[in-house]
Amino acid sequence: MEPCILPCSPNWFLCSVSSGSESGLYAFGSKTDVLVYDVSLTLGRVSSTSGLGKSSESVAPPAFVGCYSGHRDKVTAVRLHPDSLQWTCCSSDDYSVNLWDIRSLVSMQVHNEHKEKITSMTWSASNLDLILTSDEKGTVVMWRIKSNSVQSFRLEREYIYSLEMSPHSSSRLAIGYRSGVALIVGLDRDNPQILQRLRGHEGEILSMRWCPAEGVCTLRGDEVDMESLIATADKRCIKVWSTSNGKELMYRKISQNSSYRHDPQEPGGRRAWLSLHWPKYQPFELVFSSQSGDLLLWDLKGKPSQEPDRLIARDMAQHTRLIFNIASLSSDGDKVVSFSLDRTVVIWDIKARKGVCSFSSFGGYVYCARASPLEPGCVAIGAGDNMIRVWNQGKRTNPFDISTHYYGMKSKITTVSWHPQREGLLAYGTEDGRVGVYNLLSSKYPSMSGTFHNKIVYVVCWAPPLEAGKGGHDFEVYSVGDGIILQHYIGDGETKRDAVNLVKAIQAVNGEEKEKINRSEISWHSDFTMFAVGCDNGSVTVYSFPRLQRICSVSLHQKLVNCIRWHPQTTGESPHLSPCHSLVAFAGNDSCVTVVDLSQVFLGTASGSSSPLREVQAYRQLQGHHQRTTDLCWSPHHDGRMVTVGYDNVAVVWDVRTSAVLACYNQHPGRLLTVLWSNLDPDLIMTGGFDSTFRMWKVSEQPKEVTSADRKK
Ligand code: M7G
Repeated sequence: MEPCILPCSPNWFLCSVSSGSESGLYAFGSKTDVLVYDVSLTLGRVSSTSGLGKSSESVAPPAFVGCYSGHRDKVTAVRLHPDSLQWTCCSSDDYSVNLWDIRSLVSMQVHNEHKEKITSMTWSASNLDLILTSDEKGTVVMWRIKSNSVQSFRLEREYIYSLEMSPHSSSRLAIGYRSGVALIVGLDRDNPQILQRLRGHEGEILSMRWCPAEGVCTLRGDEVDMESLIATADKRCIKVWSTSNGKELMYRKISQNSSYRHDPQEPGGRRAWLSLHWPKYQPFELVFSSQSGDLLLWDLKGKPSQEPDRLIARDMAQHTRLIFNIASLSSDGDKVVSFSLDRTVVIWDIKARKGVCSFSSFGGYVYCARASPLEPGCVAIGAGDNMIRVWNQGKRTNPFDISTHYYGMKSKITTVSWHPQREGLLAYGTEDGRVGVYNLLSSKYPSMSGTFHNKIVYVVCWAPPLEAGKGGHDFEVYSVGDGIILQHYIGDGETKRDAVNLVKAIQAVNGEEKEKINRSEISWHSDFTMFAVGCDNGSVTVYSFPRLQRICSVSLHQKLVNCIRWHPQTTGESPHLSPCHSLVAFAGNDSCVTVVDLSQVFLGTASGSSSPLREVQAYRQLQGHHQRTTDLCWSPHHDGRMVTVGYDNVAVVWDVRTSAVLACYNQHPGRLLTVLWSNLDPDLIMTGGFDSTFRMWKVSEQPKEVTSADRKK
């Protein structure tokens, strides 16, 4: 696998928030940023000249080019320069329109002419000097870049949804209003003139496309100039008009797809959307999106009753929800990219009628990523957009084989854990205190525990139940939240048994503590003969299982401990027993990371000695993070190698035996919450956090010291 970045999702319910270029660049507004990807390799443009012997089946992931962060508020429209690789223009809810350079990501020109929120943008392909933007009160601003002059006008006092310059003429503009009216406007004079008023839509005009072809054709008996044709869409109906006489030539009603499985919890509610694309290579085939996430082809020369053709993504995630934009990636218009409410982005080859590649984006913090113990290339990711994604990283033909699971998820997924033995069973915990088990192999709703935490569930894990045999499973789910640890009984539909409080069971064996201590972490040894518990006073205690006797304590931290990780028993380097197998690392709100060696404890438990050991001393204390550490992961490939992440936005790779920093990844612009060392490639690590991206990066490509990136935010 190659390094890649799964981005923060494109912004929803905006008609021009993403843009493609003929060279294969794809840019979109995501919260207050604009992200730029290069998909030319994904489309196979370069590999076809270089890789004759190469398997034609492998697909290169879209390459992240950069992120422009020049806006204060949500980005609402993005347009790549129609002709060059250099510039991008974007607008935002901060009322500004920014022209910036893609290579340097630096703003070159700005205007602040709008007094209301900007809704749409169009860059004239026949006069590259001209960029137009519209706003919520009906004002259109024309920006001439070279002279940096602006001219605004308002023809209707009405919210403008869409704005589209004709590709054939720099003096023909279409404006689509919320009322359903579309205006064709002539810009040749000093004052813009309404040339046609296209009436017939009932609701807001969500998408408009001019016919990209020239010449004359016959459509439904009418002989028309193709360059005068425009397609307009509201959420229920698409119409094709001749703008030379304002005549409606054809229309198509959009059927409400009955297979659309509406989740009442779905963000975005029941709002509908529709997006159009008019390909140049085949101007009688209008591409449009359906409510259920299909891309369909309307044969304009066919019979009105003819069913539209459907593009099929095959072997990859396709959309299952509303599609917001279809952006063109080629001069022919045969390659496009679409994004949806379901947060997938799909690249399509319309000519071949198939998907080329699809990838996930995130609509919230990336809280946790864990690899399946049974399928080491399978990674479950829990996120703040109420979804669990499962990424099968072993597939060459599809670098982003990612399935999305959201049925029954009503809250942010803060923690996940794979069943140690049963395929496809994933426990999860949520921000609102729920604990559940998802069977990824079935389409059923998750099974939930009948016992809730009051607040965030920070940890879930599987281990044998406190009372063997009760509940009928070898493994049950444990969870940490509200300072306590619960062991749940989560069955398939059986009567709900209350969860058991592990802390009370521990106290029954070891006596009550004098002061109240909140538990913040639990971590089991891989043979389930012991587990370690972390507390908010910085202490870590190891207990035997099933006797629950305290075997040792570590009091080297002052603040909350939020992750404890046992070194794997075997690694790629030491397939029988790792020389580091008795190391345990832990970290938390103190910025240092502590590693202890429990070999003496292991010897004691093996010989049956029951006298508790005194305090365990540190084997190493690793200083490098400036703020709290939130997660750490041992390398499954090397002995004594570990990666840690924290609120200082960096991931640090350590050789624990020498305390040396081996690498530092500093490209995330936000706090980090999770880290996972790839099981498939010793050089790959994955990280996620507050910036709503999930990144896969190479250890060997990072600086070998702890450095923070030089950035503004
Ligand atoms: P938070 O409770 O959202 O915020 O935790 P706060 O601690 O700043 O008030 C933010 C992150 O800190 C979580 O996503 C965890 O990574 C970590 N964290 C915080 N707490 C209180 C705990 C805890 O009790 N246990 C664990 N394992 N992690 C915690």
